[in-house]
Amino acid sequence: HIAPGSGAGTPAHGGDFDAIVVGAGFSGMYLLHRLRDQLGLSVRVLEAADGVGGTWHWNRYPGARCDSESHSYCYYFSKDLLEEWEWSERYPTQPEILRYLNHVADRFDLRRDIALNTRVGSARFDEAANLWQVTTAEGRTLSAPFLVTAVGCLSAANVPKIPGLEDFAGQWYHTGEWPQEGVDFTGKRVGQIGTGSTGIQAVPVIAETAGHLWVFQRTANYSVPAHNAPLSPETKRWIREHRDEIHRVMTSNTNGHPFNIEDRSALEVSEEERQRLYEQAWAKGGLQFRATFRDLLTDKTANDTASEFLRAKIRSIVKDPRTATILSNIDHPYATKRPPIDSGYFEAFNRDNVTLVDLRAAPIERITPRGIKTKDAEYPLDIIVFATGFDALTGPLLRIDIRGRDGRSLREAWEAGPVNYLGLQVPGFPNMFTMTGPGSPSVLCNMPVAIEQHANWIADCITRMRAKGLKRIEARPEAAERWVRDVNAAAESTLLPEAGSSWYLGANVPGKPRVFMPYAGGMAHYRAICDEVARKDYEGFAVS
Ligand code: FAD
Ligand code: N01
Repeated sequence: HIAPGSGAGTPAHGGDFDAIVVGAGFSGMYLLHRLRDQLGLSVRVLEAADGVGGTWHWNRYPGARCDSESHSYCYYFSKDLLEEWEWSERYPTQPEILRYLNHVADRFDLRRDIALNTRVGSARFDEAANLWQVTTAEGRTLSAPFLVTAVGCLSAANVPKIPGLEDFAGQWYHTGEWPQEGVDFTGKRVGQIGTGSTGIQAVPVIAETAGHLWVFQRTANYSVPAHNAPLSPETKRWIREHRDEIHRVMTSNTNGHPFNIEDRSALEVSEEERQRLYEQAWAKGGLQFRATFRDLLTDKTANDTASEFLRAKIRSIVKDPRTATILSNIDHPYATKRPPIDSGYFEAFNRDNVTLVDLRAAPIERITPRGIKTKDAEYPLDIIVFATGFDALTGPLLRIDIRGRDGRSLREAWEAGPVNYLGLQVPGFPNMFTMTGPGSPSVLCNMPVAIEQHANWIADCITRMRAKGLKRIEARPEAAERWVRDVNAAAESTLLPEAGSSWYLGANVPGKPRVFMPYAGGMAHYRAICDEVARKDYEGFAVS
């Protein structure tokens, strides 16, 4: 299925396709539709998994669902698609999102150009031929003038190298590579490492059937209740009737969510009013809590008010005072790590079959054949769940051996951290576009919004190049240097770099350069910059 496109013949440039796209999640599927159905290009999408859906194919762990509200976590490029798909809950589950993405694949007849079970191992730019030579793990090579990586920000699972794992006699799983047949926890002794968004979703669900669940916490985390519920007929109607307005809000604000950040400071209202507004936001639930005041991510004193409100909530929910202290002893300002939302996370610690293990007090020393051994004790386990996150943003790209002009590798170019222009192109790697990678708003945004913007920008760029007979586009080094400075400056104008253990900084992967990777200047601002660059004939790029 990875042979050249049927009936297309060999394109004039001598490559097998006009474009090769790596990854068939939200990004790769929409890009395929844009490039093939709207521009008429021959495109092949190469996907490692045995199905489409990306994140939602891989992350089948108990409790997996989305934190973006369903009516915003979907494509907006097709009115018909919006009309015909109805979400059932405020926050859709992983199976529902996967059904949606499979529906999209069928609806737009995408599958015939997606090669599944096809992992890309390397990609090399052949300068003389102006072609990317893309080689699969099985050793087949395909070529095209354009290469687009749609490999995801959170698709490279991070299993920490804890000594002894290979000798563990039970089963272990990473949440991002969850077995399709599921895992039966009934009556089992389960150890879960990790209390990020994933771990916080998994705990209450695993606890329902496990014999006993030990939660190994290194960094305590805030969480706001999701208050998930089925969407009522009235809400569904309201969403249908307000689609254009919802889309306008999502595409004109900082985070791409269907709500705006309130234009008031946490410090300009009285203590009483502040508490009332936080209580109201808590009762509403979800990521919108972060939007209660405009300065929660820019002013530490303002942030302290939210952080303290949330710590007090933890202490009020969790009955055992020691457990409550360990859970609320949070070392970073609220929302400087990706803020989780939950369905009964803190409440789960009131169950008799759930125990919190404080790794700050007694770190994990090793995994033994029987279980996990910390400095203080050995915990006998049948199953270990690694909710330990991802080698985010750069990981999926650097796991491919990508070589640009003169054989220079991306690993070498990014040794000290990612360098690129607009998060879209790396100097020395002509005609290669990276979707939602480092240097773009990506993970700081409701991602379908970021994905549609990137796919549209790339497709427009290719269209304009073809119309003018241009063959090559490459980011200029000085433009990339400037952009890296802008990315750093945007992060430094917020509190985001204050979370020392954040994956935004690469801190969760030992040895990874500590650089704040996503662009924190806001989605709408970023969109305007990208549009302006295109309007100025791709200023900062060398086009020939
Ligand atoms: P992915 O969905 O990650 O797809 C990338 C694809 O590329 C994968 O299928 C992968 O197999 C493939 N691939 C990677 N490397 C190779 C290779 N070398 N060869 C071939 N194929 C390769 N975002 C939100 O905005 N809101 C949310 O609520 C939200 N919830 C999330 C929950 C979880 C559990 C996780 C992990 C992420 C969540 N995200 C959320 C982020 C989510 O990743 C994006 O919203 C979105 O799904 C990304 O789509 P994508 O196509 O860019 O990448
Ligand atoms: O991963 P994480 P995640 N020993 O990196 C701990 C998206 N997402 O999968 O903080 C012990 O956030 C680590 O501890 P520490 C979302 O963007 C979205 O939860 O490094 N512990 C941390 O507690 C999210 O941010 C949704 O000290 C170790 C945890 O593992 C991103 O995906 C749902 C360890 C990892 O947390 C990643 O979330 C799920 C070790 N060696 C995910 N190594 C929704 O929107 C790591 N940890 C619903």
